[in-house]
Amino acid sequence: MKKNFCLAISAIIILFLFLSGCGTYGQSTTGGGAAQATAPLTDTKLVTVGFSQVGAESDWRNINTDSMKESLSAENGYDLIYDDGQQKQHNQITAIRTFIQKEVEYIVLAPVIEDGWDTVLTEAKDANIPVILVDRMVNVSDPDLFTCWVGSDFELEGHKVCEWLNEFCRANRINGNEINIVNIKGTEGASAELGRTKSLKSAVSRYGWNLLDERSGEFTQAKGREVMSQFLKEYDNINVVYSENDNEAFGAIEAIEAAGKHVGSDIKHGEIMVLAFDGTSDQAVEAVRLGRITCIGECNPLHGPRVEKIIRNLEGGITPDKYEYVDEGIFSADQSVKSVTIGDETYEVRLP
Ligand code: GYE
Repeated sequence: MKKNFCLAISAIIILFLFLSGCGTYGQSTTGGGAAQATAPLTDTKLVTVGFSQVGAESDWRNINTDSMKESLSAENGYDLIYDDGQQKQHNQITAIRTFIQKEVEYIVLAPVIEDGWDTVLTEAKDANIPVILVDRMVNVSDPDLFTCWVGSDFELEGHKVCEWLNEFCRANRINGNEINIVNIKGTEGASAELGRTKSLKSAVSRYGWNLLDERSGEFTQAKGREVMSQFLKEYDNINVVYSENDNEAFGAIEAIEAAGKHVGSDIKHGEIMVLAFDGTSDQAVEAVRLGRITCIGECNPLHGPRVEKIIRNLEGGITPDKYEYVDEGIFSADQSVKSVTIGDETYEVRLP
């Protein structure tokens, strides 16, 4: 009895000492989302990760940020330093330099554009900090400047949407040369913009569509609206809008309706068809279901668990794949195209 009592007292003392010793590990230096108090009892130490995010330009981005913060939480064993780059590369470069100074164990970078990363990634490499890229890619001279990348095949997304439009034209007896399309591009030089634009360009020459104009909407709703209202002033024959994300599409729809026109797939009778990418937010799901956006190339933002797994593997000495592409589909409520085939792969067109 006396022995059990002594054991219990010792256990309480050990537990107390352990908790007070671990307390410092949980103190995050920035607002990384969830409060990071005491390290879980099973962990000796949280893994410090600096995450440089592009910004908060779109619904996709906000869902992506939440996913990252949820996965790299204190409960999961991480001390996350989150930095919002506000769509500016120089902010992201500053954030990476701060992470290096803080001696984080991992840097996660969602790069706003592809070019211009060699110098700062060399600094991270010299500091022996692995860099995990998420979402967009970097264009660097030495692939060893980053450990691995996880994200989407943006060119494939573009091919799916363009192929869908081509099949739609066939099914509805519309000639390629009757398609008068404008492209509201994403942030110029971003992988998502480069890939989706490249696919459109090749489809335009393959199918004989008229690409009337293209301008960047910077992946935002406000800019999408501005660009579209300008296009409507300059061209009176637009019947298809290729919008490189959902938010630009929402802005384009506002501009189309403000100009007294209608969105929809009946382009033979004057409707303007809106095509987009992402399909993640409730608003986008509803827009597809109502036919206000006719077709969306899916882009998956839930990279948090993928990045967390990569870090866990690296911690365990397992080398991740250099490139990890996520699976994505295509959404439409229109019944005329059932599936699209790109190379050997067939994608069923479905509701989001
Ligand atoms: O499509 C867009 C966001 O890089 C995949 O960036 C991402 C894109 C996404 O702003 O909505």
